[in-house]
Amino acid sequence: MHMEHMRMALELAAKGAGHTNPNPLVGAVIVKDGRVIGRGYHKRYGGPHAEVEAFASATEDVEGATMYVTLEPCSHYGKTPPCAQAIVAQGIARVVVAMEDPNPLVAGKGLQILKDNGIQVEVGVLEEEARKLNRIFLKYISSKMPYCILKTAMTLDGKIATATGDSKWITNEASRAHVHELRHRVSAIMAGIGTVLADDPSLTTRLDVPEPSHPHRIIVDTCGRIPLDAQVLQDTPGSRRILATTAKAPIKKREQLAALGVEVVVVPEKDGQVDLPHLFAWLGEEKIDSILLEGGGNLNFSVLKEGLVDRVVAFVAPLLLGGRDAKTPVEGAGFPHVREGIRLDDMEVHPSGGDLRIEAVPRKG
Ligand code: AOF
Ligand code: ZN
Repeated sequence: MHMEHMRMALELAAKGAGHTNPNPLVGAVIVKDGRVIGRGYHKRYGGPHAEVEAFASATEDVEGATMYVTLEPCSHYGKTPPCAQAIVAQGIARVVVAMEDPNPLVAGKGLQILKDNGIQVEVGVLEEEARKLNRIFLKYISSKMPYCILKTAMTLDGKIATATGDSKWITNEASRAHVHELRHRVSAIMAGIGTVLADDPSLTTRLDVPEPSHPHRIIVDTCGRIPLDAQVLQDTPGSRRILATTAKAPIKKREQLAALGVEVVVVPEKDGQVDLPHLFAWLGEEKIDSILLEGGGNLNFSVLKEGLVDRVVAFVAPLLLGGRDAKTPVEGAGFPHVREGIRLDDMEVHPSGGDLRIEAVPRKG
C-alpha cells in the first residue's frame, strides 16, 4: 500500500514537468482508512506546493490521515508559507516522504517540525525513483549550475548525417517524440553556431500536450556569425533567445541582434572560444536549471571536455550511412589517447520503437 500511494504521488509530481523549473517536481497524496481522499502536485513555479494542493482537493476531513509526499515538506517562508506547519495545523497523523529536501533552507528542518509535533514520520519510500524524477533539481539546488543533458541521434555506424549533410530522419518517430519530451522538461536548449548554419533548426518544443513549455534557446557563437533570419531567432512568447558570444563579434551585429530582442551575452574567451564554465555559471544565476545540449559535434566536445555534461542520451538507429566526411556526435580536436576519453557510468539501454535509447552519466574528475 505504502509503495502504491507513493507511486501515485510520483506520477502526480511528474505532471508538473517543464513548468516548475528551477523548483522541484513534487506530488502528494492523502490517505485515510486506506482510501485516497486528496491528491495534488506542484503545477507551476511560484504556485502552491503539492501538499497545499492536496489539502485543497480533500474530499473529507483530513484529521488523522496519512500524507504521502515525494519530497520532504518545506519549513521556510518562501513564495508560500511552510507546508510542514500546514500539515501540523490540518491534524495529519503520519507523513511518508520519499526523500529529504537537499535545499539548504529545508534540509531536515521540515521533518523536524513534523516530529516535534507528534507526527509519525517515515523517510525513504521509493527514494531512488524520487531522486531520478528530480535529477535536475538535485544538481541545481546544490551547485547553482545547470544540469546538462547531451542528446544525440545517430546511425549504427555513428553518423548524425550523411556526408552531404542530409539528416532527416535518422531516428524513428518514437525517438523524435522522446526528444520533444526532453525539450519540454528542460529550461533551455543549447546549440552551436555550426548546427545553426548547417540545419537552421528552430529548437522549439512540438509536443502533443495541453501546455507545452517554451524552453529558452541558447546559441553559442564565438564570432557572431549567426544570420539575422535564422529560425532559432524567431520570437516565441516565453522563450528567451540568448546568443553567447565574445568580444570577437562585430559590434554592429550585436546591435542588430539586440534590436530583434535577442539577448547578446558577451562572455570571456577561453582558448579563443566562448568560456563555457563561465557561461554555464551565468546561466545558473539566470535560474536556468537545465540545458538540453543538441550539438553540433564541436560544441558537444567542448562541453564534455569542460566536465559540464551530466547525462548523455543517445538514440541509435539501425541504419548505416558510411562516408568519411559524415558528421559524428562528438568532434572537436578529440582526445589523443584512449585513457583521456570520457568514461560513462550507469548505462541504461531502452528500446525506442525500432531504435535504441542509451543513457549514461559521464564520469567526472
Ligand atoms: C516547490 N513545490 O511542492 C514543494 C517545494 O520558491 P518557493 O518558496 O516555492 O520554495 C521552493 C522550495 O520549497 C523548493 O526548493 C523545495 O525546497 C521546497 N518544496 N517546492 O516548488 C513543492 N514541496
Ligand atoms: Zn512547501
